[in-house]
Amino acid sequence: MTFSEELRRRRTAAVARGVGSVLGSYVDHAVGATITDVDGRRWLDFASGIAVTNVGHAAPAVVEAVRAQVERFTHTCFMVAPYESYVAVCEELNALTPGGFEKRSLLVNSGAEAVENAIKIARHATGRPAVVAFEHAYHGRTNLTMALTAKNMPYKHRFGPFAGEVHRAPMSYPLRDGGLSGPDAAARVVDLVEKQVGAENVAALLVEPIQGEGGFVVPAGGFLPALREWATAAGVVFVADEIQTGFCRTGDWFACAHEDVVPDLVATAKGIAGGLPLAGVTGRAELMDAAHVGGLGGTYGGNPVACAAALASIGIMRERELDAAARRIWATAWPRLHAVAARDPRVAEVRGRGAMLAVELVRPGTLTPDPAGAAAVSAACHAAGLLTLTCGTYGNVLRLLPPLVITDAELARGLDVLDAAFARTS
Ligand code: PLZ
Repeated sequence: MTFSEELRRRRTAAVARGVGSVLGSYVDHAVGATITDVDGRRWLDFASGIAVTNVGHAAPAVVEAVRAQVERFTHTCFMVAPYESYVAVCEELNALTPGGFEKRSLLVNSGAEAVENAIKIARHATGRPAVVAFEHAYHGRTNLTMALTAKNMPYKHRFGPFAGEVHRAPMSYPLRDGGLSGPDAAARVVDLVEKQVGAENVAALLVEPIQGEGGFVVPAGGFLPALREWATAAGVVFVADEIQTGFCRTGDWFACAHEDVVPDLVATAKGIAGGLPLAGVTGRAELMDAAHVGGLGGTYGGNPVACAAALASIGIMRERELDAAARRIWATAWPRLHAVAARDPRVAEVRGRGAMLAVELVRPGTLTPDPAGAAAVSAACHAAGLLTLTCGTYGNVLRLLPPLVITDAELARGLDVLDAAFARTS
């Protein structure tokens, strides 16, 4: 029996069944873009721990910053005895997120917690109750963020009742909405909100600029700017969930920048700290400062080890220009994925930006989702040493999230494996 097989047995007896894993093997160590399991098998990592290790596994500067911080102190609680690195991460977030206005930030532990806090802040600042979220949205697994998340299985099923005052609006999804223009898709949202909710009741409009778990859905051009414009006019707080798209992933520091959309609040997590748990809410000072002293916080929010990792990760992104690296990954992968699409009738669309790329699979000649096809391609990749993920409301989207430090040779090898996996399963 391999060590991984033994661990699978121990896991079944010890770990709650509700937590799933993509890979059946257990990790021993990971460096750069490569994961090695306890039996010595290796995978090229096109998942990055779901868009987290943008700077690569065990980036030396992150390892060193974490080591040094652990030796100084690991926890005092910022609400009890504050420290510089928390302030420094907030300064970085205020400088890096879109918008030249005065900003403030808050640090928490997870993406879901960041979204929860963004909504708390928007409600407090506006005195309004309602939140508008989108079809295919994913925002987390806590009670409020389950309510904000669109998909029932596996995220919500039998986990309710859910938080109230969440209203679902149609997303711009060019492949599946008949190619509605961005402004027309936004008009559809505005009409629904004004008729069914009332703009004056809406605290926040919450949107992933490119949807993550929902299928790497890139809205039509003009959708986000039109919603931004409406939110401004209606006094609605525009909240961008940049948790999966942030920190150079899409070829810019934040995905909103592609259309020069400036959110009022931005939720960040994942890529911010190179694998340590950290998340943030950043935005207009007058909104962020609305809540009373003591109204925001948490025991571990902005933990000093996570903050040290974040400062090191941001330093790497800046020095190595990982936004440009993500655009280079796109330039290499895009024609390769289109070559697969030209050959394989299951491919309905290749989409994404930077190093956030996806292939949506359907039954040939239709728009009927083909989740079995996506699962088969992904499994073939795993068997050949490439770690890929699927996503999408229908589970029919293969997604690529390589570390942004991946080498040209590694990227080429991964794309070869992917190409062969499509060929083998068609
Ligand atoms: N918002 C846009 O992508 C996390 C979750 C995977 P947490 N996505 C991966 C799973 O099945 O749990 C995510 C996201 C967007 C919010 C979140 C939530 O971030 O750090 O997982 O809470």
